[in-house]
Amino acid sequence: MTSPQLAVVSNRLPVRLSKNDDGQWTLAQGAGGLVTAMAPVLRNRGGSWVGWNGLATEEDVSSLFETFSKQAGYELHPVQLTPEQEHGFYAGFSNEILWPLFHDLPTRCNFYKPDYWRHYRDVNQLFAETIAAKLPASTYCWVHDYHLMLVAGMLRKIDPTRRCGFFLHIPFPPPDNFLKLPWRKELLQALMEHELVAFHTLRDRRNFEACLQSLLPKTVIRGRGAIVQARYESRTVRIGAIPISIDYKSFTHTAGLPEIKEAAHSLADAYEHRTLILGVDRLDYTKGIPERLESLRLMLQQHPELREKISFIQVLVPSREDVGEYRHLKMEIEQLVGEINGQFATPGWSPIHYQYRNMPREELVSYYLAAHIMFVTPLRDGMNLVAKEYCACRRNNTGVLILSEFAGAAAQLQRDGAVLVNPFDVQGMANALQAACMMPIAEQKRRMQHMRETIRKHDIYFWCDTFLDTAFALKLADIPQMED
Ligand code: GDG
Repeated sequence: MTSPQLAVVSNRLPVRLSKNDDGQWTLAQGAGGLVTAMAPVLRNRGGSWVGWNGLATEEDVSSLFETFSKQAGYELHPVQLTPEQEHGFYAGFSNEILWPLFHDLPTRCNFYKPDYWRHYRDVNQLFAETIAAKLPASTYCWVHDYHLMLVAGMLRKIDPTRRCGFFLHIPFPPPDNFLKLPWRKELLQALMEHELVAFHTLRDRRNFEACLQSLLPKTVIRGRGAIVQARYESRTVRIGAIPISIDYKSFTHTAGLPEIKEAAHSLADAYEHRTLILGVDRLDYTKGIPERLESLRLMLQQHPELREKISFIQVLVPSREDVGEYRHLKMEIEQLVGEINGQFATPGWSPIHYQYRNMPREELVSYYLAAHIMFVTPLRDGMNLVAKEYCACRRNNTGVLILSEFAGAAAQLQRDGAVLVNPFDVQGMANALQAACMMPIAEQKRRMQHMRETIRKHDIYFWCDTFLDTAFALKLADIPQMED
């Protein structure tokens, strides 16, 4: 079957709008997991991207989007939100309810603002109307993530011939958590309006199936392997586990550039050739940063021989700073960093080097290259691209990845690769860290080679092709296998 035109539909467009010193609006490519994943795909095959412009303003900035579209090689279709919509839909329903619930943290959910659900519905409707007005009916809409779970159903109410697929970038919770959601049935029914619903892992897909069986018990699920088929009322929906990945070649290439290697050497010099342990995370309570710091403290207490031999660099990328909970988390992290440094510092050495900032991609790669150990310990994470990026950059196959068993990436990287840890087990993480510091080079190479091969084979293009092949294949048997 020939592929129709493709539209990516996501909460944010892959651009960041800001005002320069002269008060003029400027547009730049945005950061974050989804942009990292999708921008190269659309650039290569052409298409369009529908999303919020990131700005609650009435000002007309359409010419900037047109210019960007021409340069980017795909069309941008901005959706405009009012400040109330932005608050209720984005900060409210998406990030105070869906985000914690889907990350297995239901006690953090704010279910007490009825307006949130109304705004969530209104904004999803706005997206559906934008798609109906701007894109031809033959366009296949690839909807991304938890912000937009109602769009397909609303779009198909406007035009029942529309075809949509959905990918969830965060975990899908087990029934015990999902059933707490007051709007659980509407959301599940809306997801079944897609032709394909895909998750990062089999665990997420099985959670989804268990919720279907509990809330829509007439659903019949058939098939085996990564993709199965669910029959609900008159619809047949494919349900898949299709793990997202990175642009492996691009990261390996950047890591091989002389200026990046030089920057990595300078970092090693600056840290006096100690064993470098690296953490890179968006500021978020799901990333398990306080627990990680506590495990470092424990390791330094229990292994005094490692003091002055290691440096732990924690890069914290600013995120959702306007939310009180996130500001509080930042203070908690900074207090812990101060305490641990105060506890162990000696003249000329302190264990933690903390940086709160955005890093240009090249600089990030030089940190990946300099780090002997990558410490990735989210309490729950859809995938975690940082773990994969680190491996892609380790061209000489040295380095140890310590990875939370609750990151989606663990499903692919656990076999003879990453050192898996339970991020709630501070002692277990301290043990893993100490073992990683001592790991012989031969073992590092064996594990790293294995992980790099998995990521090389299953890169971002493989993910995209698998999703689209699954969306357009006539039979389940035509879908490529994901297992290595
Ligand atoms: C969501 C899910 C899922 C980070 N700091 C800087 C920077 N980054 C880039 C990394 C990486 C991306 O941002 C972060 O991706 P993650 O996967 O770690 O996490 P989320 O942003 O939470 O993404 C997640 C993902 O969607 C994709 O499906 O894996 O589970 O939560 O690419 O490199 N990039 C630059 N400077 C930084 O300071 N340039």
